Amino acid sequence: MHDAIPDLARRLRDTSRVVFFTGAGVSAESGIPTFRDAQTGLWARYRPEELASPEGFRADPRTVWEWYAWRREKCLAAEPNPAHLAIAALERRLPGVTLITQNVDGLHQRAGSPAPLELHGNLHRLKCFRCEADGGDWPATLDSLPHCACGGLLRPAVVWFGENLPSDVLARASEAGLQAGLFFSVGTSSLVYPAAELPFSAKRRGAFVVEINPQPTPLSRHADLCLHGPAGSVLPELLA
Ligand code: BJW
Ligand code: ZN
Repeated sequence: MHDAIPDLARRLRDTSRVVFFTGAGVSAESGIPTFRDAQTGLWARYRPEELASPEGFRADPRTVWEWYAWRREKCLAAEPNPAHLAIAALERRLPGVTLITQNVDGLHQRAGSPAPLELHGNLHRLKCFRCEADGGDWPATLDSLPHCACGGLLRPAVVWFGENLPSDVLARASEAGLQAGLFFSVGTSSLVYPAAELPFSAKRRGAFVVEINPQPTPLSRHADLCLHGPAGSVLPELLA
């Protein structure tokens, strides 16, 4: 066990507002690739501007759809790991926990987290590329790409580069961050804005900020405590 865990577990019990803020690293141990790992990350093999931008979708919607269909299959085949399960257990155990995620994979919900604030949307939902209306469920096949009643193409309901985050979700996440006495940043590279701003704002408002990540990030030197290790090993220690 990490030396700092007993103190942190005590702090967790004694703090009324706690935020868990997660990124792709929390799903890595479920076998879902992260974005920026130099070897296994999605962006090592694919170009973000072609697959995760409105310009990329406009230029080649079929390639974007097929990439998300492949990723969706990987998510459906994956299982929540001990990191997701530990967060869900802490949500049940403690009042005043808010879960904010950048992940689009739905694994927090499958682990039992009732209502994570999904800053970057959800891969399992669709919306209209033109009018943003809800697009219902995924089609059975991609033989022809699905359309909205308005005639626009449907797309996965995720947030691409250059797009605004859903304003209601971002507002609730920012508010939770500002109210937090204890803020955990778990498995995120802290590079993508405005999400990456949350732990910094929380810190400025006096939160105790804990980073859980095997690698250092731009947040590390601002955090009050860095637990270097995989989330699936570190987070369950908090339950003991
Ligand atoms: C483990 C582990 C284990 C491994 N346990 N840990 C300010 C400054 C500079 C740029 C900008 C800025 N403000 C806005 C921008 C532009 C841009 C941006 O931030 N760019 C930067 C990359 C430079 N932001 C945007 O465009 C955002 N929109 C916006 O700002 O709108 C306003 C606007 C409008 C018009 C014009 C301009 C601005 C939107 C960002 C949307 C991000 N979308 C994606 C794709 C989502 C859909 C999909 O999944 O396909 O979201 S990109 C990708 O990055 C995804 C993630 O949610 C996001 C964050 O990545 P994350 O989760 O941190 O993953 P990784 O891979 O980076 O890191 C994994 C970490 O886990 C690593 O640290 C590992 O060490 C660790 N790890 N194993 C614990 N077992
Ligand atoms: Zn539409």
